[in-house]
Amino acid sequence: MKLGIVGPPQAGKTTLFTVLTGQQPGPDALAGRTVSKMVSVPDPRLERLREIFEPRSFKPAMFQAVDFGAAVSAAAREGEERTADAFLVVLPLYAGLDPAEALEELDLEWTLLDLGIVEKRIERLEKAVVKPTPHREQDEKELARMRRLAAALGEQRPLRELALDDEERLALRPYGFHTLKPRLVIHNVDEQALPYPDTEPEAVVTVCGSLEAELAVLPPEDQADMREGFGIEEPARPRLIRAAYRLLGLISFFTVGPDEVRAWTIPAGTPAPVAAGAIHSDLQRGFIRAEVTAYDDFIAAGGSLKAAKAANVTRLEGKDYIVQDGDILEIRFSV
Ligand SMILES: Nc1nc2c(ncn2[C@@H]2O[C@H](COP(=O)(O)OP(=O)(O)OP(=O)(O)O)[C@@H](O)[C@H]2O)c(=O)[nH]1
Ligand SMILES: [Mg+2]
Repeated sequence: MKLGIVGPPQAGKTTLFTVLTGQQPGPDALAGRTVSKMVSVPDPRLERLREIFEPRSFKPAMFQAVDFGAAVSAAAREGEERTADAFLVVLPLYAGLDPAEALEELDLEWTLLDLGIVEKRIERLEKAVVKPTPHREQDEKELARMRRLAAALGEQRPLRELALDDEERLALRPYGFHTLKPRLVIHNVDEQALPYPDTEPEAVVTVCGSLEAELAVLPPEDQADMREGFGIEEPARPRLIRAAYRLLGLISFFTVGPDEVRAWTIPAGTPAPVAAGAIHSDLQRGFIRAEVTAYDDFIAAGGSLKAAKAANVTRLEGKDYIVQDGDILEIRFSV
């Protein structure tokens, strides 16, 4: 998963990147170049499994955070932005910015960007469909779809508002349309705005960027003290990542053992064989059954797979089973 940090100039994007990575900006970031880093997904359940199994290898789920450089050309930046799975849109509320207005402006900019791509594609397809090529029928279908997108974008409607089926989404994926990407809005606020609100609108996370960045680079024990002083209950990173997972409809399952304890990220609604395929394609191809223990049941049974089996909380599930968040999986397969 690749999360791209976007927003107006001087919104606190690089500051948010520090919040996510826990590292001060390096020379590249300071020079306004694009920087990206793999960030682990904090999950207390996985930490507990690590304590229990004391594995040789421990692998939390990871995502890539990207801070697009201010000094990079607009075209290069847009190209890079297209490769993101979702955007974190940083809005500097501390600078008095109206979030609704800023989002509208961003949508306008992005609909124009996407429209440019769609129009170019339409031009090509219009030339292609008059020729008797073997892919003519397919081109005609795509042309109709692209015209539908152009109509929406021409009315300044972002593509995320269109009803698209899975097949269409898949076909549109390579274009990396800005207005089709899910976005999590970050309200970057001043210290005066603390404590954080108890409830937030859907897909909004409030963060005091400068303070959270200061906290994020401290050793964990100092972080806790300082957070308490400011009335910040939880670090911003897990809050942000949880919100991003929710926005993207992602869940985690675990594999455990003395060799490795590991978290895997999959879309909610994934059937067991496809989830097994995230581990290795052989496991999907040769999938027989999944041995499933829900994390909570595992802990309640005493924190061992043997105990979970004895307590009858380990289930044997077939290929139609939909993997749930927190499932501990062991895949039976044969290839
Ligand atoms: N008061 C206040 N200032 C902030 C906050 N977050 C960032 N800033 C300040 O805003 C300025 C810009 O922060 P950056 O994180 O570099 O912003 P940016 O969006 O990366 O800027 P560009 O990459 O140049 O577009 C810095 O001087 C930060 O100290 C905040 O939460 N509150
Ligand atoms: Mg920056």
